[in-house]
Amino acid sequence: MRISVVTIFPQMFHAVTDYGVVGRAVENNLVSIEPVDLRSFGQGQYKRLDDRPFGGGPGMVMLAEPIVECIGRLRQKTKDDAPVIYLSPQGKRVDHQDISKFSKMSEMILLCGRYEGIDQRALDIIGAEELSIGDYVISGGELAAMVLIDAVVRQIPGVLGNEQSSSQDSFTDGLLDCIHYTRPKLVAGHEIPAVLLSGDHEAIRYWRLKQSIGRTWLLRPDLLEQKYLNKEQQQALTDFQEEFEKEQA
Ligand code: 4FD
Repeated sequence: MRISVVTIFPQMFHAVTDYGVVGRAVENNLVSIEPVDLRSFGQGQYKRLDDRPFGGGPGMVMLAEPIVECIGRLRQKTKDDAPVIYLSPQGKRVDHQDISKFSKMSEMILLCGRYEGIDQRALDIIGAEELSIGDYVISGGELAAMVLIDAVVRQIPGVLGNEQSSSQDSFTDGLLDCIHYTRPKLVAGHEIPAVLLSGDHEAIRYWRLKQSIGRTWLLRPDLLEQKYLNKEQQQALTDFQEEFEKEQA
């Protein structure tokens, strides 16, 4: 997969290309991440990229023409028309399913806005898909783009080891992940659930399922409402709820 990123801060993307899971995927040529410096499409001696909003008001708006030109140039290089994704607080919120869809594409172009955003005509002309990583504002689209890149790349087959495949991640199954413990067995008087030391793999599997469903019920009931539970999952939820009621009493 090739991910092109249109940005005024190309150096920021070292944060994903040079570290961790995504860094290794880049090294292994499972993905290429190519920041494109929007500044080089800027206007005049000062390579200007923004101007005051028509109608007045605070802040600056990114010029349409440099962005249209830059995206046009990128699209010449790619045969299949890659989607242009514009990260903005006004976008549709991205979820696991969107990420899964993107991870199967051969190409995507991410567009990072700054200031108050981009002249709407640029977005219309290039046919940008406006997406959001969550209901809050950050100072530029770059960090949002990096969140998206990380989420997409870890879902590309071969990026994670077979052992810790992304198919085990939270949300893949529409549920939160189970809780985890490691050594030592005692931390400030807090023990670990006895079942994890039992060696009974079936009991451990069921306990994890129960935690996963139970914690989703407690913390994210909205996820459960959208989900069909099979017989075992239904039973695990009932078991969790019974134990929870007892603890509350
Ligand atoms: N929630 C997000 C994306 C970008 C951003 C920006 C218009 C502001 C939050 C376009 C206004 C981009 C998000 C930069 N903040 N800030 O995905």
